[in-house]
Amino acid sequence: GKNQKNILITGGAGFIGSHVVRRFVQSYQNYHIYNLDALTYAGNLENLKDIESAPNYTFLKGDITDAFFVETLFLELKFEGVIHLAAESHVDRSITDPLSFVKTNILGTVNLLNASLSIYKEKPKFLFYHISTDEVYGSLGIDGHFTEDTPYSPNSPYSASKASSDHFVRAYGETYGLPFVISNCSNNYGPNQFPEKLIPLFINNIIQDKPLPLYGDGNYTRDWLYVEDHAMAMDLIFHQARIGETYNIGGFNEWKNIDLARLLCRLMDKKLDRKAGASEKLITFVKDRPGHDVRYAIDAGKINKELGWKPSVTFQEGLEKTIDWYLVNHEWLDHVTSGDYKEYYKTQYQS
Ligand code: NAD
Ligand code: TDX
Repeated sequence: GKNQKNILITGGAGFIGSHVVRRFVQSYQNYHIYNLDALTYAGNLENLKDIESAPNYTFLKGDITDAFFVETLFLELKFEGVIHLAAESHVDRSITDPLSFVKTNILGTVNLLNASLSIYKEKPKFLFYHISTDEVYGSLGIDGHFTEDTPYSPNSPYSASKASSDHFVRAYGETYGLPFVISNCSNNYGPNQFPEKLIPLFINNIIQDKPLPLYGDGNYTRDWLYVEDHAMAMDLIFHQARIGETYNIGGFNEWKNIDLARLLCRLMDKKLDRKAGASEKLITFVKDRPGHDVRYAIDAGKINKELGWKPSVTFQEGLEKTIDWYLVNHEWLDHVTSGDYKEYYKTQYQS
């Protein structure tokens, strides 16, 4: 419509992006949401079935590594804001194919920044909101938390590519005056997550009575946040954050992988009416991930103080919602685990 602002969300057919697109389409009738996604293996329009015909929503299939396409799109639609999530997102895939991470995460981001430069001066409230990860800070020992001032020290090709993209965003702010904000979030979980990531992989394997591959000794620690709480934080940041700032987002919810695996097994035994302890027998220690970061933990004090954000669901609630979603949406799981997934699984876990 005429009075609507055009907002671009990239990577909206993926896991986190789908929750953000839904939230913005449903909450902001004054926005027209354009979802730009290349539909890689990780992009899935089934994630957005319920809103696909909303009048303030348009899906655009396209690749952010295509500079001409991106530039043309920005000149045509004159976005007032960009929320950039499109990325290659899986650490293990970055170890076998780093270059596709360089292309999408670095080159793709710079293409979006260049296209933003062509239009932002016509839009007094233009904002480039870049979605990033806590992995850019590297690895913690047993103590301490990442703050917004922690020096970058990425250890995987994935986190190196995300760190680079963060630096480009900040550099475009300093050099060209592009209004931007960045957030760095801990591990997300919830509905629509591709079953290459730990939680949905283990849920799917428990359903199928297959081994649960735990890397190394399983004593690696991650901080977990329910995806809708991340989307809520992003909504606050997009509308209220101070320009040029970085915000860390985390769940105040650290778990060792082995303890998380056991918790998942207990919850799944109940949901599937299996004998207590049945799923835990599936836990299998396998070869470690190279360069495996020992521990991530986020100090989310800044977003809490400045924007009043805190997680709304407990881990137990979030996990139950997640498990229920995968059990109900077994067709979604069937679709994404057929075809290429089988090849990926073989290469990753059976060689
Ligand atoms: P995902 O892999 O589920 O989704 C990525 C989406 O980007 C897919 O829909 C894919 O089709 C699309 N895409 C990939 N390459 C593209 C390209 N060249 N052009 C256009 N679209 C392309 O990822 P996710 O887990 O939802 O992560 C989204 C963002 O959040 C990423 O930037 C990631 O770095 C960041 N992040 C993720 C987590 C997490 O725990 N998953 C945590 C913190 C930050
Ligand atoms: O099969 C597995 N076995 C295992 O032990 C897999 C897939 C993972 N793991 C371990 C590795 C990590 O310590 O579980 C932990 C979580 O692994 P992932 O789900 O692959 O996530 P992680 O590597 O921590 O990165 C995630 O969080 C930050 C997302 O994939 C990133 O996109 C995000 O930026």
